[in-house]
Amino acid sequence: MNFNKTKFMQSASNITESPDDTGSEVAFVGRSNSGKSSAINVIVNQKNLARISKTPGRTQLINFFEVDKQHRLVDLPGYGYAKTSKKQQKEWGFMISEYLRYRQTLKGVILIIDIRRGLMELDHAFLDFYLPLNKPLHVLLTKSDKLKKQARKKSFDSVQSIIGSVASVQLFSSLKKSGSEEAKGKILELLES
Ligand SMILES: Nc1nc2c(ncn2[C@@H]2O[C@H](COP(=O)(O)OP(=O)(O)O)[C@@H](O)[C@H]2O)c(=O)[nH]1
Ligand SMILES: [Mg+2]
Repeated sequence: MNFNKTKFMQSASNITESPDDTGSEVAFVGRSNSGKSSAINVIVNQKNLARISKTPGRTQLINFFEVDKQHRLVDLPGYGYAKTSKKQQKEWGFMISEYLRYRQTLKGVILIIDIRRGLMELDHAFLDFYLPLNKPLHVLLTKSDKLKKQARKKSFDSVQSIIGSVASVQLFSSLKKSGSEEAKGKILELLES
């Protein structure tokens, strides 16, 4: 599988608008501004596939990217953007929970966490919903270039101690493009599972 060939397929505002539920998918989720789009761009080795918006919270649709006919990457809308209304938050919750719950082709989730923040309340809310579905979880602690070695290790150990028993965790930096091979290996493993 060649991630470099990944192409944008379509957006969807609900599960019925999504592509046929065949083949396999890995979805990316995380707080708005955590670095989700940047991480996807590094993984597919393309500058602008998952548009990096300077205005956080703009991506309110599920975006489907095709690696090849049978394999897709899915960019879920970010959560926790301060200016999101209660109504929008509810819609977000509904859209995402429907997708996570009913999408047959979903093989696992990549959770993006800003290493400087660690697991926050809404990340825990996501985990409370996702973990009972018993699907694999892989965590990218991104923006790892923003911390010095010791602080980086401290944050990694802390996240690892909280969810290490139910998820795999790794360091990632979109700026330095570090952690990309490890992430791709994990995504490949999930897509082929
Ligand atoms: N230093 C650094 N900045 C990053 C990294 N990843 C993302 N950013 C910056 O963080 C901001 C939000 O990134 P974006 O990918 O749009 O986040 P999203 O809202 O989760 O999709 C942008 O200004 C990015 O340039 C990283 O690994 N290192
Ligand atoms: Mg984004």
